[in-house]
Amino acid sequence: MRSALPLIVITGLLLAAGVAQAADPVVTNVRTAQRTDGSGLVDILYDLADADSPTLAVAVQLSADGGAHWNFPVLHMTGDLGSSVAPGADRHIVWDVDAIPERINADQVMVRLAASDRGILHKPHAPRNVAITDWSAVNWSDPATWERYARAEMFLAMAASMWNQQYMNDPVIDRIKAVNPDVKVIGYISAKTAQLSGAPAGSNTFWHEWYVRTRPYWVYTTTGDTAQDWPGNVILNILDPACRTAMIETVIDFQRTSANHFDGILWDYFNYGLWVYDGLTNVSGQPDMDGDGIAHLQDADELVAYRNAQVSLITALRDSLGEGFIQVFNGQRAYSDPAFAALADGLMYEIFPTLLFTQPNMKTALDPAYPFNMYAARSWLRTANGGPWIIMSNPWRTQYTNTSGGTSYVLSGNQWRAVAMLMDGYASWNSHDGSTFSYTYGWTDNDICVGEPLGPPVYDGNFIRRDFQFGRIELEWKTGRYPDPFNYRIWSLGELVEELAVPYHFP
Ligand SMILES: [Ca+2]
Ligand SMILES: [Ca+2]
Repeated sequence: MRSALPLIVITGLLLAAGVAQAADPVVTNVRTAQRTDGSGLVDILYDLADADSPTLAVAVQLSADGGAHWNFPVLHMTGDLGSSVAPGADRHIVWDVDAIPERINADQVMVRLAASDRGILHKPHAPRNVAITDWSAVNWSDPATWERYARAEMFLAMAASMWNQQYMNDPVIDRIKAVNPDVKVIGYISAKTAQLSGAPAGSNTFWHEWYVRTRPYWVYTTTGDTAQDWPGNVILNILDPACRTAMIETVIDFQRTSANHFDGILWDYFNYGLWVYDGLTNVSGQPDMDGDGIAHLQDADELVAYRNAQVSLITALRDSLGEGFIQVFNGQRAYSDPAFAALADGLMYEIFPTLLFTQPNMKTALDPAYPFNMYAARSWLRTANGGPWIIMSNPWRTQYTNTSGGTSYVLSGNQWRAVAMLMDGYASWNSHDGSTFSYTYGWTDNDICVGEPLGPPVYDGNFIRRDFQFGRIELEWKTGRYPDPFNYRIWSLGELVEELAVPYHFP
């Protein structure tokens, strides 16, 4: 067994940005040897130093291809790894290779260690199918936050959060990318509304500027009221080219003048027509974008103009910020309109899989015979910027009575990861804090490595199976409906590493 150069989480680059000085963790002298006493145990020894941190979070990463990919499963390791390892010489991890069902040639495996003094475990995951959706007001001054958000492949952030005055000169995205240069950071932008909360001077810098610049283009209702689609969100008249210009120019100005340069934006959202929340109580009448007295959803030419305006918005942004600027779409139009989806680098499926897909919704989403299934949708998208990205997210909370009689919560991200493993999408976890539309950071309780897929999924009656370099997934349809559509099992090197069969789950 060879020892690769140890990986040390990059904190030095963060210091250059003016953060208070602190000592970085340092891993040195990594040694590995398989015992010759017949036990097959592999000893991994290393020295761990950090002048100002009493404990460190240490994760092991393995490579079976000479260091090209660090995606080999980490199973049956004990000792000095995990969230609380004290610095010192000769830290010791024991790898019980013979406990793994599949035979492993430990001589072919390289090891490296990731140490964090901010409590973040940089465990590997493969395939690379992890996203973060967080539209809350995150504290971007906390270095632990940078490391935490850097673990994903794609991060859907609230643009207004990083484009607020507080972070205008603070390169938060660069700090995240200092930990993981490959993460794509995408900013949330409204495709059709302004927030009333942005009206006062001194409110969020981006939302205030957006409010001021789009104020001439408010939509009114058939009864002359201010049109809103959500409490506090005024609908903007994107049929007016000047409105679209105001929106695009605001994005461009912040992208260029702020220290935070996004890889792209998430348009929230594009439907065939305006959707208005039916819980709105303080707005009378129906939106009327063209002001002809006919309500939006009953006005055929207004609906056509609205759809054309969406395309104009997208192409104008691309003309300004270039082909390389990623555009991800939320909303049902792109889920079911291939020509429109072809304008997108990615799709975000919000409240997955409850929108668009007919019941049984989850089974429909993965049904190759359904014209708008997720494999098909993925094939419509642009690939020039490293995509396509299909992101599945859902903040709703699912609980059930488990086999012990207690209450368990389903980690929907773990469910969506099972889907992502089949159709090469991206699963997004959520904190599931219980608030209905709160898109907040969540993470898996079980990092999984099975490597890259070896072929397409295989459908066999009630089962779908897909094989990977180091494992497989097996999905078995149950109701086919969210929130309990299927059972699944994930195997890594012949070992069952995750199973959900409500009311049973493992681990
Ligand atoms: Ca430290
Ligand atoms: Ca009208």
